[in-house]
Amino acid sequence: MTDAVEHRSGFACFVGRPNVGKSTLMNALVGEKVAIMSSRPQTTRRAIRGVLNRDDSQLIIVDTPGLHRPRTLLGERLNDLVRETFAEVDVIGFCLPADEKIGPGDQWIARELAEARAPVVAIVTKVDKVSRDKVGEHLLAVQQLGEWADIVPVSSVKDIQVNVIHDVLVSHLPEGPPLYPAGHVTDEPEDVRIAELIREAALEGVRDELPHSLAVVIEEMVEPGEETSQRDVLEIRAQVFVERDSQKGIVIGRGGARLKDVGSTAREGIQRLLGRKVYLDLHVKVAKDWQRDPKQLGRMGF
Ligand SMILES: Nc1nc2c(ncn2[C@@H]2O[C@H](COP(=O)(O)OP(=O)(O)OP(=O)(O)O)[C@@H](O)[C@H]2O)c(=O)[nH]1
Ligand SMILES: [Mg+2]
Repeated sequence: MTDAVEHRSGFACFVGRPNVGKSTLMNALVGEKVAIMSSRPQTTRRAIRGVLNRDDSQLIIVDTPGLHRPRTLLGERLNDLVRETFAEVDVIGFCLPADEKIGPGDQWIARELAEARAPVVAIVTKVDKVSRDKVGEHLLAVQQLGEWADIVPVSSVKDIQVNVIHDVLVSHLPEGPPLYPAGHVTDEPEDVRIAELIREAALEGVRDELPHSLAVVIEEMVEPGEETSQRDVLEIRAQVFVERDSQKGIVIGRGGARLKDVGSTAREGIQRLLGRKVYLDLHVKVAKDWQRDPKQLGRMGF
């Protein structure tokens, strides 16, 4: 009896430069939005776990922040978090987008990964954005970049080969029983998921260094009761932090228009997550240079 494997379980993580589609792939695999996504780099700031349950396996995916040359203390801490994560997993998925040439950032990550204990699967993301020929060329270039256990092209948005990624990652897991109860999709706390949905809404449409300067902290969640006028509506108060006064104005917008849009987009996402009505109260505050300040970073959970 050679292939009588009953059940496999273990951890995979996705690494790659910022904005290559790691979180989108994780959400496509999990089938639920567990990580926020945006067209801005450095969207993910935490190691987020998504759990994929199947009869033959339980695959736990850890989505990590994009690896990049750090410019701030936050940047350094994010890179450390990624390295700690890839030292602990059973298999690593290295994401490289099909629509961008392999560059120094990818080569730097490939060198880091050469030291990893776990097998590395090279994942060519966003194949829907380029022609078949280009995908072929890119696969060859990726092959020459390092030693990979497998190379798999994928499109999370068009659902091309997402199930193949699932199979390939599972094939690298050790045999073992499930590690999380069935039905469990993430171990992110609810308030963190809510804060992330607000940050996701605030990220779209802002430019330059502002995406990096945004942070969201949930102050309070008040159940409907005597003191609230709204029935059955959960009231959520959150602070949106920026680093400078000038950024505050941008986030709020003319006459508060932008903040209002951010609030209604975030509210929709939160209502979908919680399955109930919420009232969202956002306050924009300045926390001077928080990305470089150890004390403030601690307060924001980094
Ligand atoms: N066309 C296309 N776009 C994609 C695909 N996957 C991701 N994207 C887009 O690429 C952008 C970045 O996606 P994310 O999943 O947030 O990227 P990330 O690697 O998690 O980024 P960081 O968390 O900042 O490191 C978003 O605008 C996505 O919609 C894909 O398969 N096809
Ligand atoms: Mg991400």
